[in-house]
Amino acid sequence: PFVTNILAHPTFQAGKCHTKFIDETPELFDIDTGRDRATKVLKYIAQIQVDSPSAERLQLDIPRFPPYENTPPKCTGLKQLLDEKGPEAVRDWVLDQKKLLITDTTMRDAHQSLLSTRVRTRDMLKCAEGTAEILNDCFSLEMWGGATFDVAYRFLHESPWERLRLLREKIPNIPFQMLFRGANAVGYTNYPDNLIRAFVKEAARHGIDVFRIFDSLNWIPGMEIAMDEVLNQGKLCEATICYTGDILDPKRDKYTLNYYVSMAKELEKRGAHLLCIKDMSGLLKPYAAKKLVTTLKQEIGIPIHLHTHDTSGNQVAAYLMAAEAGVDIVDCAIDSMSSMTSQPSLNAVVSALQGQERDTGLDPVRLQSLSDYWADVRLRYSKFEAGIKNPSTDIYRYEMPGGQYTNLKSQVESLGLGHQFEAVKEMYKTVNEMLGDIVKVTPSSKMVGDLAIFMVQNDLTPENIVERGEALTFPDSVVSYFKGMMGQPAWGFPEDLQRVVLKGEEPITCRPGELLPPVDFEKAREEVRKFYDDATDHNVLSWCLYPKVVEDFYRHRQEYGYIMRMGSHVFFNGMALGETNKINIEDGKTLVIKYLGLGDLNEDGTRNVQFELNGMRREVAVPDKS
Ligand code: 3PY
Ligand code: ZN
Repeated sequence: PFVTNILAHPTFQAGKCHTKFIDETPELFDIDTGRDRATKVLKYIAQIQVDSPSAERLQLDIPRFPPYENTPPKCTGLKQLLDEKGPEAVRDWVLDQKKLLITDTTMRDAHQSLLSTRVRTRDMLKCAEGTAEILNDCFSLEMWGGATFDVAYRFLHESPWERLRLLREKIPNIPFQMLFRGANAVGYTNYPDNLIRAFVKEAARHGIDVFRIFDSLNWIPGMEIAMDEVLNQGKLCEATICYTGDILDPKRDKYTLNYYVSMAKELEKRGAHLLCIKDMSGLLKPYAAKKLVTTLKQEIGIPIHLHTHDTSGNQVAAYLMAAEAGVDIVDCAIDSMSSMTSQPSLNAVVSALQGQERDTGLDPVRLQSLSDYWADVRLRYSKFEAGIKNPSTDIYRYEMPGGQYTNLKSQVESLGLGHQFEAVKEMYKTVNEMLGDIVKVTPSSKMVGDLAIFMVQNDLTPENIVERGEALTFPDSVVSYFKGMMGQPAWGFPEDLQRVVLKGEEPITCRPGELLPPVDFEKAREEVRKFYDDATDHNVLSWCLYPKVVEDFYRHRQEYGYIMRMGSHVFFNGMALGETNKINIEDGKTLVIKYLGLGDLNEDGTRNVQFELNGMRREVAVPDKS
């Protein structure tokens, strides 16, 4: 195979070998032969064909790619200011801008909220050069963190670190932004302090420039380690207040204007370069946005970055009001990936401000080409669409984050409670009141959802839960919340319920990170080596956060190979009878695969699946569980 690898290598074939070619081309020693690799890819497709023989196979035209002029892209963006002059220079630059700055969330929150976080790296890379050029003047691209980290491994069988590296190669000019859940990092549970620090450091090293850090209960101690480490790394520390309730409603006396102002002041005091107002559920009504931003602009000196979800349909208006009030940056998604539970439309905000004082400077015509691209790509993800067809002001009653609103429906359906979705939503509201009105965002929002489902399943009400709860085991997330492992809610825990949930266990009142033993990274590396050779720092960190998910990811790769470059319609839906596809498995190596149909069932429970591979007939056998 070694000689074959040399002969087949594109550099060799192009006659461009130099004396160090063999030393510097490690894949030549890859004993996994071309035939093996092709078989793995065929097995992956065959398994989809066998698992869902009657699924609709999408036959789609290639997407309309956004045109661009410069290859490589010009490096004249805000990223260069950050790298050359540091985060304070960026902060001051932002404050000096008259234009409304934009963060594009298409590659993170938009698909997390609309398509169950399923957008693959391949589809991001295909528009990356165009994005680099068309969005050169925006503040940042939110493209990492939140749920994208574990979903990449779990469902897309790809590494989030590779996504970051590949996007950075093609987009050198725009700051990259991630969502960081304070002491929960990119997970759903508190992690030891040294793991939080190591993760921030590695993410910074891999190219994250702006860290949006929040705590799911607005509990500042939960944010402090991550904030401190971002400051150590010389990156932009964007500390967050999560918005809940309604500052315009005098009857809601917990989450008042004063509550938000004092939190913002404290975050500024702790060194934040930027303040984020994170309206994860889209509750910040237009006039509330004006009031909140106007006041914060008077009370703090750092730039204000507003995030929302357009579930109600009111949020372009909220941005315009906030722009009038002096907000510095707003989060939008490209038109065809925007609105409803996603961010407001970038194209709409740009058009609305054209020729006005806060004109964004972005070009609506070029933005349309990005929107066309994402409209075509979105078709590949149709099976992840939540089917929400219209805005819903119901959200003001339920106060549910955008991503959760779409996910809860499938969570409820998967438990066989589909007909009870309305009851679960109503219970979500009831649980919030029962807990004393808390901030609801990952992971606290998941806990409220889990408890709501649990109460519907067990016919519980706020009136009978304390009495009947004695005999019940509550969901893990609920136990963890009442133990204090998600931090401390501003107005404490309902004590009766806490006692019933904890069943004698003592809750904590300090930071969980103070109690959790530090991770021994060398020991973790040894564990990773048991199933994967490449135990480099970022892979070890991923394993520390998600041991089972990461191990499964490597095992999948061993079985099916590197399938990241497979077209998304094939990756998710397999192939139609007679369909031919080109699948690129590495630079310069493309397989031409035609699907010929299902064959016989074998005695060992496998089924043959027939293909043509590069013009030759090939059959592979995969387990048939039907
Ligand atoms: C996340 O934590 O993933 C969120 O998007 C919260 O809004
Ligand atoms: Zn969001």
